[in-house]
Amino acid sequence: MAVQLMGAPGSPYTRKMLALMRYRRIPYQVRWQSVNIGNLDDSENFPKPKVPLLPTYYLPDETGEIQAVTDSSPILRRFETEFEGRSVIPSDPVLAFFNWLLEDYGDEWLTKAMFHYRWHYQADIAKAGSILPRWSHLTAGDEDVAPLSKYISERQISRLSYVGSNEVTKETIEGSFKRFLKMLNDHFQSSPYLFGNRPSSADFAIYGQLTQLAVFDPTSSAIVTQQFPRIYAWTELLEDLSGLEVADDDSDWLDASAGLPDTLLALMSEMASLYIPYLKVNAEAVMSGAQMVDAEVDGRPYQQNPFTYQAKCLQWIGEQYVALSSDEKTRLAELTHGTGLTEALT
Ligand SMILES: N[C@@H](CCC(=O)N[C@@H](CS)C(=O)NCC(=O)O)C(=O)O
Repeated sequence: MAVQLMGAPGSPYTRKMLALMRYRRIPYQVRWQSVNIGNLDDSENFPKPKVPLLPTYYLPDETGEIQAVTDSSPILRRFETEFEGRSVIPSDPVLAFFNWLLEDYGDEWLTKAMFHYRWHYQADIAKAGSILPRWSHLTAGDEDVAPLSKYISERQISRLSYVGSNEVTKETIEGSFKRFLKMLNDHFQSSPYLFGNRPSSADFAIYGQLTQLAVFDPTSSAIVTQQFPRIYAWTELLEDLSGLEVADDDSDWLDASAGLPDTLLALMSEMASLYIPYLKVNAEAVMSGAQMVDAEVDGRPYQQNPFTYQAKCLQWIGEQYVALSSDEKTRLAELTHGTGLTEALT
């Protein structure tokens, strides 16, 4: 039976999962979200998730009863055990850890750039305001769409504070986005995916955000298209890798026995100097019950509302690291020597 889900073209996590399922050749049926104001899910026939997020999957629990579930990363890992072949988790546990980190970065940090560009700049607000409601109300007349555009734009702009886009953080978010594009662009000059000749879950996470940043939103898409056309091209290719043949053994994964490519090391430095420190200051604010994260990130002042979910992200990264054997931790430290990653993790 096909996997059932609900999503939207403008949702980076929906796009992440659709591309993942196409690559993995998992049959699916996606229902595009059709919203009533203030209610994410219009459907009477489907169970409701605890937290309404896109994509919402409808999957059987242990008793076989269909439950609405969200959160792409654990769902993607559930599919690893339920569907055979074409795994997106590198078989080398150390690479699998790097993959976890980069997937998390895509989902949790790159999405700040996505949300920021979309709801900060006039041209982007105008495009999103015009198209987003039409995705869920295709046949509605222009006069009916206008109040929806206003409602969606106002709601999303008011949420900028949750992702941490504001005048204080603008430089950090935009600067780190451009730096990341440069690093990814460098990497793709020697390898089509992050970890060799087959895509990993981190590729799909980053792809999901880039479906918006590189393709949909005009301000960020101009940056990508003009300065990093390779990344634009990559994004369109990732959408459908159903025809990519990968070896049954592990030979298409990057072989890290001779070390990591410099371009991957650069990405690990970025995790060590930007992403993990950000997760730490956020987690400290969550734990101390502070009203605001008010700290330094990437050498600049950083302020946002504390984000409980991302405190858990840090905890999960820590658990993944602790779960590595001591040999693997040693190998990780040797492979990433000079990037600051081990120091950031311990
Ligand atoms: N961690 C979740 C995040 C999903 C998420 O944040 N989805 C957004 C849209 S892309 C959403 O549904 N936001 C709620 C809303 O728009 O009301 C995942 O990986 O799936």
